[in-house]
Amino acid sequence: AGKETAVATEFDFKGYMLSKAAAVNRALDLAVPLAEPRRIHEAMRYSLLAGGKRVRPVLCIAACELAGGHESVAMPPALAVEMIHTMSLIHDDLPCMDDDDLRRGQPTCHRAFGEPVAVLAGDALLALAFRTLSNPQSYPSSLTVPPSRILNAVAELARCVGSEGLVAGQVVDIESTGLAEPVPIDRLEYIHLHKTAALLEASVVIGAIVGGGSDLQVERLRRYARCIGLLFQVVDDILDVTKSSHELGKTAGKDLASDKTTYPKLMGLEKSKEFAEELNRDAKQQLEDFDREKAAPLVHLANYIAYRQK
Ligand code: GRG
Repeated sequence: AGKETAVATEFDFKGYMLSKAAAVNRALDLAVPLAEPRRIHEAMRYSLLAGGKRVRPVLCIAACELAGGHESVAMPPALAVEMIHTMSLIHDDLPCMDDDDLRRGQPTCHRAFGEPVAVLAGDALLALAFRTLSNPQSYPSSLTVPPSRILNAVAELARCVGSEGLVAGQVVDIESTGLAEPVPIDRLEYIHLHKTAALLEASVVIGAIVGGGSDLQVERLRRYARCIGLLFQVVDDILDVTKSSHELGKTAGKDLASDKTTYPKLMGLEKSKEFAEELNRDAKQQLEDFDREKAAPLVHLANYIAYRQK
């Protein structure tokens, strides 16, 4: 037990996140040069390089390394998931969707570049994601990745973002907005599992696939990712309530007053917190058969998602 505690406390999670995110940022910068036509590449770079926590690419790299792969092998899938995440944010912010003015601390893509260019920047990032993931030249020439692994990863990513994944979550979310009745809990879970968890799942799974994980390892990691995906949203809902009630100095926060259905609204704040604890526990249980030291980044990533303050 002494050794376990030592491993858990010795792991420098902040340093790990910062160094992996910095490597991802450098690679993203190189992956989208300011080519002609200039305006579209400016828009793609504007949204892609605007910051963001880079949770998905770091998960991808951590899963690849846990499965036995090298960071450089994880970079193409890691870039691909961040490109897809960014394009989904660009499209989500459009006037025909959420109509948002700010994203990642700056004007949204359509506010800065106009709607047509923002739509196209999203489309181009989606295409570039699959190009980056599938192009053998994206991978280090010294480390061969079998083409069958890349093909599996492409299929996995396509499934997770398409009409049975991210897009499904978004469309059901749109259909559930503005209704008189609160959204039932199974529908709320469906939205989160597709809109948020699907891409986190793809990030972890394709990292593990290119890293050479066994089928059993990939499935364990898939379950881990689903748990942290749902956890991400439950914690988001809890923070909405606790932050706004703290800021407003009253018990009923902004979220309880708005018409958005959330976990605290459906099951109360205490039960939501218990649910978050349970998801964090379940996520970490999936990592138990892996080498404890190598699993440390994913253990800490689950805690980071569970205990973040914003
Ligand atoms: C994928 C083809 C295709 C279309 C997109 C618009 C759309 C369909 C889906 C919406 C997806 C969406 C906006 C999900 C919310 C995801 C989420 C939890 C965002 C916040 O993620 P963070 O906190 O953000 O990781 P940063 O900025 O840190 O990266």
